[in-house]
Amino acid sequence: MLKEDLVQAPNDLEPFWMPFTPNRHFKREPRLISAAEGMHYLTPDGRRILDSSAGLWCCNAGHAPRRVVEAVRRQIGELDFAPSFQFGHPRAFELAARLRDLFPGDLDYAFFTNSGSESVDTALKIALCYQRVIGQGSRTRIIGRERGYHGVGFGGISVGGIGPNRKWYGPLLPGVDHLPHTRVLEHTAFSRGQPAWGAHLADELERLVELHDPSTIAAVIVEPVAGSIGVYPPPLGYLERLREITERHGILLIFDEVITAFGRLGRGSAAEYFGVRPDLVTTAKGLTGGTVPMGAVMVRKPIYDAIVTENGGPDHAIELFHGFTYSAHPLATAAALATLDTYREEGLFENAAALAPHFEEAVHSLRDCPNVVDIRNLGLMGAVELAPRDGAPGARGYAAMVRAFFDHDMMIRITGDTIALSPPLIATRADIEEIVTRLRAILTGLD
Ligand code: PXG
Repeated sequence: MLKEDLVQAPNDLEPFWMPFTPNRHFKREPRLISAAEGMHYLTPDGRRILDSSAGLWCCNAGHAPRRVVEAVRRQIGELDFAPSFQFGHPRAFELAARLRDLFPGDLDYAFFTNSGSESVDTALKIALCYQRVIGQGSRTRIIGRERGYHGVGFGGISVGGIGPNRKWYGPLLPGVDHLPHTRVLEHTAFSRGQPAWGAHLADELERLVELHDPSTIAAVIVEPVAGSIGVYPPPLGYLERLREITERHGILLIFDEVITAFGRLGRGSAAEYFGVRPDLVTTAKGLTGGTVPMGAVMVRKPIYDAIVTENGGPDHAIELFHGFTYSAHPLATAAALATLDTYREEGLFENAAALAPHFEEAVHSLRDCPNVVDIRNLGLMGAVELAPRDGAPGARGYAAMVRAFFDHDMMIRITGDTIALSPPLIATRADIEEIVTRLRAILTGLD
């Protein structure tokens, strides 16, 4: 049962400066949400909204999963806050050990943050610190990728490749370069899963290595599946080639798995799914299923050993000058442990893996809808790209989102004119059918 005691709609929307939102239009025509359960949101006026996007790609266990709600309730009464600087609480260590077991290979150490953006900046700093402690201090350059999204910190927007996220904010981090993006629709449009074309785009890294010299490059950071920009699975062989080139040149490889970790591809991580082993993995979102803000950076043992074990100094010496007040916050650790229990006990990664072929069929069945120029998918990530309206890029996608919410009781995510789908991993085949049926109606009625 969804909650009856709905929060009343506020009558002054003005003071909240909303993130990544056209504030003026929203405040004229607000899309308010006041409760959630399972696959649905509830509006203050009692409409049930089907969630096709797991909130912002994060509610992988669905909304208000019972174990998580109970664990957080218990935790707040037991231990509200404990510092992680110089002290520690047991659940933080328990969670780190659980994550060590979930991530492949020797990604054995977890550094806790509060968001994906913080995870990204943390990973970049660990990469730079590592190169320096192993005597490679000239390696300060970081390579990202065009169209990549790595959050909104200065590190993240510097290595990120989305123009509007960067252009307002000055010179950003120095010493950053970018690989070319993998969006080449004439070769890849309507690919199912990983496109067969495009592995050679990873060879552009060799060009950057030649240009800058390997002795200046600390790390490469990519999303294994580009998410936020509109779901671009890596071309077959692309990630393997990035790994081979980085390894050969002593460059660390960072996978930004803020979206892909915790079941989105039917596995614990994209590293596991693709069988490619990065040196660092950034996570957030699905770690707590979006219930309490939390992120974690998973770090390979040799990196931890170099910085902590081998470079440690006397007993009172801090090894890494980095951390957040809320690193490993007790509420977040309780939420994460209960979320991981939920994934395991309800078999949600397995459900996502089993559902993925049906999801692929379902999203590709939209190919004949008006204005559709590409459809992409992997795991439970999908995108339906629409042609832009003449002279008004983004307007058609925005209209689709508004229409979905008001006329079809469905939440969809958009990026420009691309509709991104990432249903909670609790979805059934019937839920996927329903999402696609509604999307077809939305697209059919859209000018
Ligand atoms: N890296 C990746 C790969 C992300 O997708 C971040 C870092 C930053 O995470 P935080 O927690 O700081 O927001 C993200 C976040 C969307 C959308 O609709 C995507 C994100 C966030 C909000 C909306 O595409 N990705």
